[in-house]
Amino acid sequence: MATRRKGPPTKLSSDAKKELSVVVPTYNETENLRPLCERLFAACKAAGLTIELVVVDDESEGSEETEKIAKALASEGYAVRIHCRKKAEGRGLSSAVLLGFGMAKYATLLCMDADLQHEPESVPDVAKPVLEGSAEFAIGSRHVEGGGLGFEWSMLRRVVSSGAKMLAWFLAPSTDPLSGFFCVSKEVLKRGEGKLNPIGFKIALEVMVRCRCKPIQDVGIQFQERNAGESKLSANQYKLYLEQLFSLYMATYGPLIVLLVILILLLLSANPRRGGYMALTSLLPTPRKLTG
Ligand SMILES: Nc1nc2c(ncn2[C@@H]2O[C@H](COP(=O)(O)OP(=O)(O)OP(=O)(O)O)[C@@H](O)[C@H]2O)c(=O)[nH]1
Ligand SMILES: [Mg+2]
Repeated sequence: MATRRKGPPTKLSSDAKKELSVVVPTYNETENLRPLCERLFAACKAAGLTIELVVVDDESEGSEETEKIAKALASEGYAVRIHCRKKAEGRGLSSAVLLGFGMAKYATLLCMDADLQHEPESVPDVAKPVLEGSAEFAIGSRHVEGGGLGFEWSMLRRVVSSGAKMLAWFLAPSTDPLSGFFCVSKEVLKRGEGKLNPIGFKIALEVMVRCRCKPIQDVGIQFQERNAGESKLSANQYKLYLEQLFSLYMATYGPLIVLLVILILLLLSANPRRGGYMALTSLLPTPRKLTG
């Protein structure tokens, strides 16, 4: 069993906001919802936070059961709401998160996974910089002090994760920009209205870039093994990630990228002795010989 966050509850400064909407996307997470809710409310109570849990579930074989569990939790006194989205209304992790943000009643929003890979005990830590106003965006990171992996990840998964992280290098100043554990205020999120493109799994990166969040604060978290159920990460998610990266780079550096390409072409063509002219002309279509 993985180790949990240790230490005393997070202390918030007296002028920090103390209310938080926690949004959790779910897809077949029946076994995880109850433990997530119980641990989340206990941890936030210990930190003096008033929270609500907003679950956005996409239609799956587990949806009926998930709804029953959420309603049972609400009847036990937990501030839990669930929106069960039908396939026709749309689907996907990122759009579910944005839908949940839209349903939230408090001014500060936090997003986390349902599978307990993100420890509910770390929620007050991740929310703290935004609640206290010292950052516009806070993100759970495995790569800063206090952060790490609570289990053995396969070499392939480590390599893919590092590669994916490096590709986002020039977009956001975070050590773990693909993390799904983050906090932002409604006010900052509003800057992205009409611009956020909810494709794929990487909604934190999308928000950081399109809402021009500054400063961004990394908060050490232990990333744990999935508690129960199965991962929904598929090869298609990597393809969507590349599409998302392209769009974000164009939005951030668009004119600069075009200028750079023109500059390189000009440099190549201006220096024919080094083969630049040849290189340039070889890119052009060969003229066809006229016959007849
Ligand atoms: N609403 C909704 N939630 C989703 C969808 N896909 C995944 N999720 C949820 O998003 C969270 C993260 O999904 P995971 O499958 O754990 O993906 P991951 O954590 O990036 O990958 P692993 O490390 O392999 O677990 C979980 O709470 C899922 O239930 C979806 O299409 N719709
Ligand atoms: Mg997961």
